Amino acid sequence: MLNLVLFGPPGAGKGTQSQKLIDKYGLIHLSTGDLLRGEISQGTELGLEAKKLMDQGLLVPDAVVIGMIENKLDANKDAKGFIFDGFPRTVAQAEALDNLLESKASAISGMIALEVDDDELERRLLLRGKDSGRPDDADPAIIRKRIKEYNDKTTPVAGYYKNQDKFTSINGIGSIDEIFSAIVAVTEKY
Ligand code: B4P
Repeated sequence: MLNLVLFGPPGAGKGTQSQKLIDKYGLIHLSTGDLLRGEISQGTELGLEAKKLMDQGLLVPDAVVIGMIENKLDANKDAKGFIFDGFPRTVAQAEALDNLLESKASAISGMIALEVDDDELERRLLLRGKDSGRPDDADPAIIRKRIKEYNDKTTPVAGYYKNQDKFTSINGIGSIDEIFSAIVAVTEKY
């Protein structure tokens, strides 16, 4: 089974590259951001609680996203593998993911991290915010808050996978196809 974690700060290109990986390898896409936005658009209680945090650029509690991922893994028992996009975002989420996969006799194959500087992240997210309708992409102060959350809570997740020898970093600046080629070169090793 091929299980990839696509890692990087908000706006690094995780969602964009996930879509291309799904097309090439036939994997199931698990984006916690998309799952949360789905809950919001359905107006569920979980979605309403998540929206308050997401609109401020804050992370949603670990238990909420871990529960969503567990449900999706259970619903896709015959999958060839998964792309985890925007998850895990904390070390507690990474540990929970290892436990969930172990209980299914599987494991993470590797993490691929997209490196992009803060100015470029802000530029990309503001550009997307012009027509995405995402409140968290519209305001530079919220974008900076998301980047701070990433630096404070999410960067330690890279160390978690480095300790397992499963970490590779890639330059996330360049054309979408150039970056995809670099990701494929790493993925082929798994
Ligand atoms: P996400 O939906 O994961 O949002 P994101 O980090 O902005 O990444 P996304 O995948 O959407 O953007 P991409 O980089 O592809 O999370 C949103 C919120 O949900 C979080 O802030 C948090 O509140 C909550 N959340 C989600 N998961 C959570 C978890 N596990 N735990 C707790 N809370 C969680 O692309 C950005 C833009 O760049 C696009 O417009 C794209 O077209 C453009 N782009 C991509 N590649 C490019 C390139 N090479 N050159 C130029 N532009 C490029």
